[in-house]
Amino acid sequence: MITVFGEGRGFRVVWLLEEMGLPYRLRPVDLIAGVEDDAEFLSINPGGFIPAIQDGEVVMAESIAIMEYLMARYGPTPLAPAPHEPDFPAYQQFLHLGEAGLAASIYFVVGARNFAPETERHNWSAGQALEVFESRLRLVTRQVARSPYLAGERFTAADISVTYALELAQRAGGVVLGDAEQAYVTRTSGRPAYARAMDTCQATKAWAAASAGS
Ligand SMILES: N[C@@H](CCC(=O)N[C@@H](CS)C(=O)NCC(=O)O)C(=O)O
Repeated sequence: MITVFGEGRGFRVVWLLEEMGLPYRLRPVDLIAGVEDDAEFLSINPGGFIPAIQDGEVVMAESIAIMEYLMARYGPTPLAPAPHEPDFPAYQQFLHLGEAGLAASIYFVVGARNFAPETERHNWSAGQALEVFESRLRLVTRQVARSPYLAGERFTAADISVTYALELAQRAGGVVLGDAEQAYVTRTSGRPAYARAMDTCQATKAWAAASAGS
């Protein structure tokens, strides 16, 4: 049984597991309350950040690396184009751009907007992070004008990676998506596996509902 520690970017992992039909359990991690006393979680990830997984002897952090591990270990799966397929380069690029370009930068904008003291909310670093997010988003904008999914005609793990980042930006980063990006997110988040992942990730579900109503 695969254990997923924490929601947040762990939603990507849960969504992937649902797409692949693999059994798992979600072990909540409460970052707001603090993980200092969560010895079990800290033994899995001494860095204290989420997500992490335990799969037998395997322990891992980093959501994109975890997704790559799961697809390699339990695939093959259409969620991961093979290197010889024409869609592979775009798949690789957007799989990583979803975290390294988009989520990693908007995460600090979200922190500044929602958790920083009033005087720090629009500080220089938050502005720079938003500019980085917006510049990387241009690659997504161009791609969704060309094809329904980021790697072409079929849904892949790159779409899980990027959809998570776009929804984070929209819900908590003050980002307004363009029509084509919004249509893309509606398409990817309309998948049955996304709905099942939401049902597993109750904190994410509550947060999404609250942000939709605000
Ligand atoms: N690149 C990492 C980012 C992990 C990350 O920053 N997670 C956030 C929540 S989604 C977190 O745990 N923040 C608290 C911390 O970094 O201490 C990934 O994709 O898993």
